[in-house]
Amino acid sequence: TGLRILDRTLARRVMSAAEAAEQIGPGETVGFSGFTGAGHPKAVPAALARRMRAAHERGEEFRVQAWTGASTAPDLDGVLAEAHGLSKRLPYNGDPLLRRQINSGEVEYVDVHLSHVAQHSWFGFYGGLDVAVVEVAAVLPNGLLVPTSSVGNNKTWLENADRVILEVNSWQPRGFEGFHDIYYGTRLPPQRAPIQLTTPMQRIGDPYLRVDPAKVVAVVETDHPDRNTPLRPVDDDSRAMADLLVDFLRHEVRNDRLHRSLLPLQAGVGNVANAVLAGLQESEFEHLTAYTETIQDGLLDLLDSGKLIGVSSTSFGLSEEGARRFNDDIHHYKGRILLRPQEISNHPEVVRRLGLIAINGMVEADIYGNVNSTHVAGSSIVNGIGGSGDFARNAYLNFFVSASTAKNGAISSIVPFVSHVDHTEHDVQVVITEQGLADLRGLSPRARARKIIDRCAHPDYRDRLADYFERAQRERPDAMHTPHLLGEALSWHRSYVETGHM
Ligand code: 0RQ
Repeated sequence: TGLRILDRTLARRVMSAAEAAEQIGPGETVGFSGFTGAGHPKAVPAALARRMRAAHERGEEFRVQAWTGASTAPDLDGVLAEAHGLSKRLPYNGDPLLRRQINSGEVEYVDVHLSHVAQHSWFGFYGGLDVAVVEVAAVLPNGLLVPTSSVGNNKTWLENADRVILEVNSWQPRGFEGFHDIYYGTRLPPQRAPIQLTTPMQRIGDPYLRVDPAKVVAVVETDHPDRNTPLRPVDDDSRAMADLLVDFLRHEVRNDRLHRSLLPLQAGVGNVANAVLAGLQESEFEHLTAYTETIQDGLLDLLDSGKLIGVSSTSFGLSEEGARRFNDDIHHYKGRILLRPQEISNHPEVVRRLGLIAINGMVEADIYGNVNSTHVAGSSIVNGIGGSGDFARNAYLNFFVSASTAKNGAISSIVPFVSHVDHTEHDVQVVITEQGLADLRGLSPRARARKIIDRCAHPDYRDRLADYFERAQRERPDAMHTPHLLGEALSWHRSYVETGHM
């Protein structure tokens, strides 16, 4: 307590996780910290799950609505799902058990653009927030809070919740102080003013989170690591897509549409994004910046090599090795990493002004360039839209990347018509598979179709796509803008559901 909880009032509220969990009741709405497995509370959710199971054994209902920053970890979403303790969840989930409960209809899921969550909470669109459970690295003598490895929606949860539970995690480096930029200038319309952020590493806020001490009902001490997901080694497909993307950036520099230091990069999570970052490591580009929502190992590598001069984000998403590298040498990164609330890291106004290069994964794209990032065969959710919509629509340049097939070739990632739309044909600029790259900028729908089929489709599916496109053009000569065979457009997905193969 001495080292991390320096405020006398809050030090008196220290209690066990079990006692703190007594402060959360059935049917309540809880705003948890946490984004991509970083900075989530580590102890209170498990204690809450035990309370829920005990209630269920007595035959009583005990479920809560859970709001977060983005995905969390087994010790938050995992334990609450195991206890059948969630009635509703927003805005992004990566937990496998919770995903099954969402897809089986047990849990309601609201999949929202990550930049929208804080303002929607302020607008009152989701109803009230009963409790905030937020991880911090320290409580300063004046009650200010040092955030940890993610900021997410913490500012908003601390402001809007009736009661607050703090977890002070001594696994998180005390040296996190000074890594955060918490913007307190947001207002509700019509009082809104421009966000005066014009370069990625600019500070526009405070290093600390604020909380009204009168609302803090519990402070819990923990010493527990973040999720720290292992990284998969870069596979051949990912390397091929990364090479295509880096080559394309070169092409843009040659054509004077980009400078040699490019523009601020945003890379989604996963294998391909990491391969792209590795590809940039070997490239001639330098003095790079990133304005993104998650800091993966690849971005640390770029910082270490000096290719990247700074990263603005809202969270980390590191492997265990990456977390050790960062934690052991945290002072080395000070001033070169800034963590912001997700409403600022993903803010459309800022993304548009800075002119980002946005690189995100997808489930499938159709021949006209609509992209599905979230659903398998139209109905089962994978994770959620995350920040991909915030970034892609407002970026200077956006890329959507995926292998051309999934499930060992049983599925084509290029289809006649996407089974769910997250990014419309109006938003999508460049589609990349291991087969090739389709630059869709300025093309009409039919020109896009020719290019996507030709460049991106897997050879096993290319002829069938071309055949669909040809027949669609013959079918209705008066409907040639975006030709479709309406009875057949989703037949590939129907075939996958019925036979296991497209
Ligand atoms: O499932 O593991 O069960 O085999 O989808 O696919 O190929 O491992 O690719 O990890 O990059 O994820 C779109 C889901 C891609 C991700 C998505 C199956 C495939 C596998 C994962 P299995 P891969 P990735 C910033 C940006 C939305 C959020 C976002 C995502 C699983 O990128 O969640 O962009 N994006 N955020 O087998 C059926 C297809 C499929 C398919 C792949 N066509 N049909 N299944 N799969 N293609 C980050 C944040 O916002 C936090």
